[in-house]
Amino acid sequence: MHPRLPRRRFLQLSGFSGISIFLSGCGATLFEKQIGKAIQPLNRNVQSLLLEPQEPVPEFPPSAIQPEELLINTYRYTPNIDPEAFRLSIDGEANNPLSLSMAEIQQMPFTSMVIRHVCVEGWAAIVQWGGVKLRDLVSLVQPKNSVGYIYFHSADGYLESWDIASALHPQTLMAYQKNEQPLPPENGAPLRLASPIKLGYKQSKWVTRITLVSELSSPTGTWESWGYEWYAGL
Ligand SMILES: Nc1nc2c(c(=O)[nH]1)N[C@H]1C(S)=C(S)[C@@H](COP(=O)(O)O)O[C@H]1N2
Ligand SMILES: [Mo]
Repeated sequence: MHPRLPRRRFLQLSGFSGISIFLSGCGATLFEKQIGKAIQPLNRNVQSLLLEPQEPVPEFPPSAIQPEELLINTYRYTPNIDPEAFRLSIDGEANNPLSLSMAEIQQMPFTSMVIRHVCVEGWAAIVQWGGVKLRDLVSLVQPKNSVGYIYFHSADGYLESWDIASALHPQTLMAYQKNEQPLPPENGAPLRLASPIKLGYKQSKWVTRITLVSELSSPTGTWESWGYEWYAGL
């Protein structure tokens, strides 16, 4: 943002009109805080983010992995998903909505990363995650340039939504591997979000549906409905 742009103009440019309505009940302070954190990414549109990825955050060596520290944090139950029958749908504001099997997803380029998972409840763990970049999945469906947010629906009824810049970050993965092993059911198999740039509650397990939208609408997420912050950046 140019520092001398008047605030009203800035809000139009940044595409923040939707979120300003959404957050109006929370007061200006929270609004300013979220803008402060999100300003660079949210100024960029889908096409520009896809063409020019953001800088990756530093990773850890495999020797730093803490297999015992990753606690299971599940608000309801572990859904019973048959990986053979599983399909991931990607829909919403896209020219080519898709439904993909795990076999199809596993044919896409594989990325592995060793990052720190941070739960807002006061624990953290260094974990290896392997899977596909969310940005590759989003590219496949040909997103419209109006897309500003992504909703993640999970088989246990869990819901989360992300800003598009964080979703298209090169280390935001749909993971099917944890610590070099196939992802266990309790950790979100067959497919979960994993990312070094968001708190644990943004990292939905058992994701079955990804929906691209231009504006956020209520509810924005399971933890958000309990009063936790929406952006939840690390
Ligand atoms: N579908 C779903 N995803 C979820 C949760 C959940 O209850 N359901 N819990 C979240 C929270 S608070 C955290 S910290 C991480 C924990 O991941 P883990 O159980 O694999 O350690 O998953 C997140 N994703
Ligand atoms: Mo968490």
